[in-house]
This record gives sequence, C-alpha cells and structure tokens, in this order.
Amino acid sequence: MSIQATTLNRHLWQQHKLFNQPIGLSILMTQMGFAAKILSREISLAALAGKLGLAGENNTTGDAQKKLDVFSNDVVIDAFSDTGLVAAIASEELDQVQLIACGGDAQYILCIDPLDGSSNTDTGSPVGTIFGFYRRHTTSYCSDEEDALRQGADLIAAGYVLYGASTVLVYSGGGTVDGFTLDPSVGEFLLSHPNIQCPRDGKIYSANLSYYQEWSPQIQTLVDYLGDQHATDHDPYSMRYSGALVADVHRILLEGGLYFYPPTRKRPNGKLRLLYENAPLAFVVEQAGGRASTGTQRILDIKANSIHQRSPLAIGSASEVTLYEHFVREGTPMQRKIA
Ligand code: AHM
Ligand code: MG
Repeated sequence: MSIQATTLNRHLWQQHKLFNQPIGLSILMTQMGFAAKILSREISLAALAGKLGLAGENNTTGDAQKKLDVFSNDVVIDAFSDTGLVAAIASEELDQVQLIACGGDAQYILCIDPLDGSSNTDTGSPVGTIFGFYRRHTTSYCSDEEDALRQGADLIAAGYVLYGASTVLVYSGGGTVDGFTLDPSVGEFLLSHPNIQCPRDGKIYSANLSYYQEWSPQIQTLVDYLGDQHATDHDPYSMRYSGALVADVHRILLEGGLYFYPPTRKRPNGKLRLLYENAPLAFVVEQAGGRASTGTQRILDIKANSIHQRSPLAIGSASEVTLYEHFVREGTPMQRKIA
C-alpha cells in the first residue's frame, strides 16, 4: 500500500476544497466511516461474541429484529449524537423519528437502515448499511417528523457500506460516486473505486425468483425474457441474488445490470423502504449514471408520507431499468434492442 493512498478523511477535505462540500457534511461522513468500522468489526466477530440470532420483533414494521440490528442501530445513534449537527434520525429500527439535537447547528436529517439484509448475519453472508442525509427544512428550534418526510431528490448525500469479503463504503455528495475499502490493519477507509460509473447496460439481474407466482404477468414475462437463453434479440442474462440489497446493488453499480423487488400479491408496494433503502441507493446509482424507478415513477421523485413507507424498486443500468419500465407498461418485449 502506498502512503499516498487517499483516506476517506483526506478525500472529504479535497471535496471541501475543490467543490465547497459543506464542512458539516464532511464531519458527518467521518462519523459514518467511524460507525462503519465498529460495525465491520462487530459483524465479523459476532459469532464469537454471542451476537447472532433474534432479539425480537420490531413493533411497527413487524420485521424480525436481530441482536445485530439492535446493536447497529445503537452504534449509529451514538456516532451522530454528539456531533450537534444531526437534528433527527429516521431508522428502520426505530418506530418513530428520533430527535437528536436542537438549535442552529442541527441542520441535518439522517435516514438510515443500520443493518440491511440482517437475515444474512447468522451465516456470515454479506450485509450492509444504507444512509442518506437531508437538510432540515422546518424552522422551529427543534426538528419534527416532517423533516424526514422528503423526496429523494432533496438528498444532499447518500451512500452505503457493504460488509462482505471486504468492507466497502460508497458515497456521493452530489458529485462523483466514490468507493473506499477498509484496511483493518491501519483502521482506515482508503479510496479504491474513484468516480464509479454504472455501465449503461449489463447482463446480470437480481431478484428473488421464489416470488414468481406472486408477481404480475408483466414481471413474469420480463423474467421469462431475461432468462431466455435462445433469444435472438438479446445476450443471455445471469441471475445473482444474495438476500442483501446492498450487496446486489453494489455488484450492479460496478458491473451493470438490474436489481428489482416488484409488488407481490401480499405486498402491493413491494418490501423495500423508500426513505432509508430505495431513495439513498437511487441517489447513488443516478449520480453514477444509472437509473432507479418503481416501474412507473422515478424513485427520487416520490415524497414520503410515512417514515417506514415501502415502494417497488427497479435499479441499475439505465438500459435495463428502461427495459423493466417497458415491461411494466406493455408486458411484452420491446420491438428492438434498447440503444
Ligand atoms: P431488511 O432491511 O429487513 O434486511 O430487509 C431488506 C432486505 C434486502 O436487503 C433484500 O434485498 C431483501 O430484504 C430480501 O428480501 P427477500 O428475502 O424477500 O428476497
Ligand atoms: Mg433493509
């Protein structure tokens, strides 16, 4: 490793100098990096520390809550509590928006899924953290829930951390999308994926095919089309699905393709959450040249009306998301290959 390596902090300083990225945002990203280092360590050692398995059930969402879900949420809240910059946090693990700080400095709202894909934890499979920062828009001394009920287009920064074969933090402050790999021996996130561009098309798709019978005929036709190894109008697609949104979207961000979680009969808005899963990932992927859609609407255009709101998601390469929207609309293959 070269000592010229760009640490996350050095990168944040450069972004501040070059693009006037607010210093407050740099401090928040430093804290996110710190929380990610703690989580990376605890996730990798969880089996030895008795931190695997269930803690209970989240009262609001009804989702199974793992011990690591609860721990991750506590780490995140602690990491941002003393900064004085975060007014409130909306988290997958909290029933309501949690007020963190009041006053003039507390200008930021954090929407976060502290441990995405937590059903993977007990087998040592990949998991992630997804985060997005908004600026407060209410004007009273303290924030309220209204500050978190936003559309993704208002995000000022967003990103994710993947805890996989390596721990990778990817974020964008509205300019480039950059990825940092954790070197645990020096305890630093080092720039490993500068200026990520999502390929315009790709040949991987990610979806949980066990819901095939639950999907609309349009989505079933799309899946048949993608999996048709003898099609004359497209190259074969491969399917990859990890059960962790962050891991699947990260692959597609780097290599191109399509992730989708459509509505099912039981879940007419799909499973994934708008504020702390879909919108932050949509922000990152769009900044990298990709697209994110419900199938009929751009994800970043949806204004949340509750913090745990769900929305369908199709995200990835621009061509494949357009293909998905076409199938949702028409239910048949396009007449010609998308340019
Ligand atoms: P979680 O935030 O409770 O872990 O749920 C979100 C996860 C995503 O990471 C993943 O893509 C999806 O749920 C998997 O759901 P399913 O098992 O229905 O395919
Ligand atoms: Mg999640």
